[in-house]
Amino acid sequence: MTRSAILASVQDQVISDTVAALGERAAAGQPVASPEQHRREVGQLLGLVLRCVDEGCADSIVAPSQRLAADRFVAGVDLAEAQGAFNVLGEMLWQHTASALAGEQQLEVLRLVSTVLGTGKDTLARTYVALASGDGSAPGQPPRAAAGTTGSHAAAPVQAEVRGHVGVITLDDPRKRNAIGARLASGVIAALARLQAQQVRAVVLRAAPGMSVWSSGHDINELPRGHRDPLGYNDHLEGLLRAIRTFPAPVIAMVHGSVWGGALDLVLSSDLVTADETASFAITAANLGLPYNTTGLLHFFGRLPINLVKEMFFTTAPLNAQKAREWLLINHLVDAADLEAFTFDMAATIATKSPMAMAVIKEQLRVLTDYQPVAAQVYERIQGLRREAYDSSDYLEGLRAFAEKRPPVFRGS
Ligand code: KGA
Repeated sequence: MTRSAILASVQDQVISDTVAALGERAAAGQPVASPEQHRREVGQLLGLVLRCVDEGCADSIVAPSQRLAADRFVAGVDLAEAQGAFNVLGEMLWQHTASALAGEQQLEVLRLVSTVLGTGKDTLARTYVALASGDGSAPGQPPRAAAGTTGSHAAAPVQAEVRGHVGVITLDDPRKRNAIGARLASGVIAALARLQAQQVRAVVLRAAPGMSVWSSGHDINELPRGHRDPLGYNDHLEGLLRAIRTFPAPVIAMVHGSVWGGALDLVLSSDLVTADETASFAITAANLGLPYNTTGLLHFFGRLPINLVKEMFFTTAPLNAQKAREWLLINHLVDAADLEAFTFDMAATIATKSPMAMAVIKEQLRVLTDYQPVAAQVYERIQGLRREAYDSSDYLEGLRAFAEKRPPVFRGS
């Protein structure tokens, strides 16, 4: 069977499961459309994906995604919600087709489906940004509407502004300690797209002034409750990390306060890190029973010696600022009073250098450090091991313990 015939053969099941999963999100309190609306939209979206897979490229999804984004934007739908169906559809397609596909074919289909859905999501984000840019804000001024939102929902968790040639993205959701949920992640991605359009030459990524937590990591309430990869390709945190890593100018993470879990991946995915003595860094996947993904492990492995990566993952203990400097996890440790001036001076210096050279050097380094050939069989084995962990009762216990504000009791099964 051809790859598109295999995808078409599971069409009905994929649509039903995607609609059901979107319904579950409604139960979890996220705003959604009616099931009939979802069924219609998911059907159309899947039709587009099948067409793109048939054609072997993602072009056919671009124009419909632009129209979809324009409709949703005008209707006041949040970008994260508009992108939700793309994420869930990708996971369902994968779940239903993985066993029907052989090794190489499996990788090829995964790559194509991810590219098509990723292009659709990027198009949505770009269209939202373009529409939001028409809000009358002067270039260089903070946008009136929140980056990545329409302004019709609760206070924006992300702000963006331009100072000279330097973009500033501020994570500003103190209530959840800047937990990285879909809304915050899309806000940063939209802000990056906007700053790129304004041709900034460096970006400073920071938490709102006064926060003692830089970010508490992945929004634990938005992690899947078992039987789905918690950090799959389409996860919003993963999309955010890719947006930072492929942004064509240096991104400096300016850290005041504590950094947890996936937020440390975000810091490591930034190009440079400045911090003050309040900074600390912990990777707490093992507190949640969460099997961290291979791409993420490579991000750590690319920055720290393997024994230090292991110490951080195995103990989950926060690394204080001094130790983080000794381990070269941060570029510069400065007094809290000087952190902003120091970081913005550095960004301003970077902004005087050739943006073209900078973009190409950053991209070369990304490609070289990301390059890690793994045989299909080895990759599938790793995925199988991870699946055992996220299908286990320990993972559910980790999530439950967080919700109940108690230490987890792990049984190893
Ligand atoms: N996701 C969702 N909600 C979170 C959150 C998170 N990561 N971190 C904090 N919150 C919520 C918390 O439930 C509480 O909600 C509110 O933010 C304030 O937190 O008010 P509510 O409804 O009860 P809290 O704990 O009262 O604030 P604090 O005393 O100032 O403590 C802050 C920290 C950050 C130390 C504490 O909240 C904490 O330990 N959070 C979890 C940190 C963590 O382990 N993150 C890792 C997430 O996993 C992750 O990123 C991955 C993918 N990973 O590790 O593999």
